[in-house]
Amino acid sequence: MSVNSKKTFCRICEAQCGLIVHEENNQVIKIEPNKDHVVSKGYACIKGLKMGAFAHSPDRLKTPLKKVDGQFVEVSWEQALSEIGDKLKAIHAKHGGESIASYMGNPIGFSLWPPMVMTMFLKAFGANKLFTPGTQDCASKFAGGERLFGSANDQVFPDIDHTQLLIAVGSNPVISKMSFISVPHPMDRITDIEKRGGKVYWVNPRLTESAKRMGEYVAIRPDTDVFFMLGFLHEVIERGAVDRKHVDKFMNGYDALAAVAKPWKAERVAEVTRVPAEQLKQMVSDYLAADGAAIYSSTGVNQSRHGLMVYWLQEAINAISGNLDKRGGVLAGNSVFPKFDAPKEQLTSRINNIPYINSTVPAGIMADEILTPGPGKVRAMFNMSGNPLLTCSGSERLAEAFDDLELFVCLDIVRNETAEYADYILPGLHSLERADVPFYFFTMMGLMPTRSFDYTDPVLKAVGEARDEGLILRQICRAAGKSLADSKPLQWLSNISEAAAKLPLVGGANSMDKLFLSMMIRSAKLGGINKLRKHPNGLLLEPNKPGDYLGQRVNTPSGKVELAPADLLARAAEFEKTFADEITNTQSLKLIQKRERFTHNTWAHNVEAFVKGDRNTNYLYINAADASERLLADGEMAKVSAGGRSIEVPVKIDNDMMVGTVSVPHGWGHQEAYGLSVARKTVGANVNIITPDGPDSIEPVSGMSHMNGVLVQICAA
Ligand SMILES: Nc1nc2c(c(=O)[nH]1)N[C@H]1C(S)=C(S)[C@@H](COP(=O)(O)OP(=O)(O)OC[C@H]3O[C@@H](n4cnc5c(=O)[nH]c(N)nc54)[C@H](O)[C@@H]3O)O[C@H]1N2
Ligand SMILES: Nc1nc2c(c(=O)[nH]1)N[C@H]1C(S)=C(S)[C@@H](COP(=O)(O)OP(=O)(O)OC[C@H]3O[C@@H](n4cnc5c(=O)[nH]c(N)nc54)[C@H](O)[C@@H]3O)O[C@H]1N2
Ligand code: SF4
Ligand SMILES: [Mo]
Repeated sequence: MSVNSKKTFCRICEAQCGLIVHEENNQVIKIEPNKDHVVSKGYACIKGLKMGAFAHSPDRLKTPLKKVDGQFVEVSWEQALSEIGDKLKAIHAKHGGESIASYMGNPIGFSLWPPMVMTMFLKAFGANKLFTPGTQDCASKFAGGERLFGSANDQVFPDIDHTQLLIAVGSNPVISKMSFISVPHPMDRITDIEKRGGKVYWVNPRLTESAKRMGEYVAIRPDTDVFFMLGFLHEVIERGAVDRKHVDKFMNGYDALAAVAKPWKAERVAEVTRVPAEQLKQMVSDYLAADGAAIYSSTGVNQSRHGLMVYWLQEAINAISGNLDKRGGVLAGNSVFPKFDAPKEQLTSRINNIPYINSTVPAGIMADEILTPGPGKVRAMFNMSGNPLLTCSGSERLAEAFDDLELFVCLDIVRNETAEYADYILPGLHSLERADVPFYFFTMMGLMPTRSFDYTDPVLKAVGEARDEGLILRQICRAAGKSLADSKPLQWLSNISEAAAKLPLVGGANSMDKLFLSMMIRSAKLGGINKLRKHPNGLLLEPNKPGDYLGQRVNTPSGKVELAPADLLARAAEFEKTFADEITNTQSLKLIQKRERFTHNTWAHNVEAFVKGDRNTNYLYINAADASERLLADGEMAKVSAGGRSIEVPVKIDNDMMVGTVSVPHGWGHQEAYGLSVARKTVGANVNIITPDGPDSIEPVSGMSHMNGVLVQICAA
């Protein structure tokens, strides 16, 4: 066998870097960054380059597993599918579609086809309950997009290559790359802002790896960004920097917005944000002086109690200062695929009538949806590429909930912690085994400063009996006697394509994915798969055009940007109370999240190289002053408690943490992961045992879980 070198792109994070995979005999020999890729130009991080370790993990599932008397045993696909189909059919007949739910995790969200099948699968049963990590990372932006710009998929991003001023709030590109803007190697492009005479501010409770590298650091008390934005907005308005003619032409609600900002002088908000008034005013001066400026916030803010409110104020500032739709300001994404209309019907959960967000149920009420008796109680759950037991807040109640299910099926590449609660675990594909196009933030939302498109064939053959998740869901649907998306023609197409795929000429195990990808590519007027195969380094698309959004593509019924959405105005009435609460808790410790170079949510901890030495646990990161007040020394075990629950982790003294702020990275606590040979030997603790869950814990309207700025108590363990 000779070595084959295949070009593909990484589907671990939003950067989607171009890679070259050298493979022999279906084994990855080496992965290199593709220096000819039109966007990533030779950049890739350690996780993308080590992807072979995930694909070839000895823990990969190779056959379906069924739990029998508390033990998992291998079963055939025929048996697994027919038993799951029968069970599902019975649950559906007895309890209806509302008793069937799914959690669709992060990794497979970077592929286009299986998530689409998941929606068709749920629709087959008249089921609406889809949970995703969206309410752990970005639903505040979806809710904001709906209100300001007319749709969750209408989002803006900084014009990073032309901006003269970037204010990055709650973002750490050195480690995480970025979100809602696809930029491989973002720090090169951010450093260029300074090189062309511009400026960068990092607003963060932690002196991050990014802030250490360049720009000016602005320390902010966690979960007070909403007051920072109010102070900023107040200053912009007070300085008369708003062009009313421009605003009135393209926006509604300016006066109501200005009234919200009125009480929030820089000196006042500083009492809770701890950003000195002078520093805030200087930022406003720099922002207003720049020819093209952008305020951008990300997951650190989204996960606080006020993510949606921050988003609102921030985009209102960008809009009224003339930076929306301007070169160097923030640009509105232009999708690659034709935009589809989001369903107009606003669904609500049976739990407190909590609204769905972007067609998903907030994950913070997943345990409630499963445990609360009555019509609509979830009885069957399909977890595809997710590890909610570790990644959603309130892990202990979730464990109880998963135990309560009548049918729990996990589709994963390994047997993770959540899968321990499953009745069946079905082996899915690693992304290198899947044909793909870029994921929906590119294709449906156009969140790309450099507009481009890629197609990849599978680079590896599926291991063992692993199957494409789309195919698995289609087969379960058939086994339960239902039609995909409740459409007989679609199910017929699915059956035909499955049968045809077995013919030697057609080849491959699943031709419907190709058919579908091909249709999508054609809808974007990019030819077909064969045409894209001629562009293995990616295809550059027509660049973004500042000035093509306002008055032209705004999706609200008025055609204008809505600066004062009614439900956000109503919530703004609570700012005084929130401010008073903040004043009372200024002495308390607040917990924030932290991502690290060698981690990726839960699943990178099963790679030996990533958890070597002292990387085999998470830590409590705490400032020396806060530690000594609690008589904690480096390396000692600390007890971290919130809401009556606690975890124990070793202390790491870290003066990059702002006083009053501590961090415990998530994704740990693998001790009972019997299917993960490496992760199981790690010793960290699951921080989501102590993050709050349930209907009162999530942000109203956006449904975001509260994972940042959680008040905690800390003592020696
Ligand atoms: N406290 C706290 N909690 C958090 C966060 C935080 O900052 N703080 N961050 C949140 C964020 S941003 C996110 S996105 C979520 C992530 O939450 P999840 O999506 O629930 O968790 P992941 O660890 O990403 O793992 C998902 C699983 O997908 C599997 N997998 C990988 N590739 C494939 C594939 O191609 N097919 C299939 N079938 N399975 C695959 C992996 O083996 C792994 O078991 O966690 C959230 N939780
Ligand atoms: N290495 C690595 N990279 C990843 C991931 C990973 O697990 N590991 N996960 C990926 C995923 S799923 C996502 S969603 C993205 C997220 O990536 P980003 O959206 O870039 O967000 P984070 O890296 O989570 O950065 C959050 C920052 O916010 C800060 N922060 C915390 N609380 C607050 C607050 O209240 N106010 C302010 N202003 N800042 C705050 C934190 O200190 C941190 O520096 O990263 C992706 N990239
Ligand atoms: S930055 Fe993201 S997309 Fe690029 S190689 Fe790393 S994990 Fe993959
Ligand atoms: Mo995420």
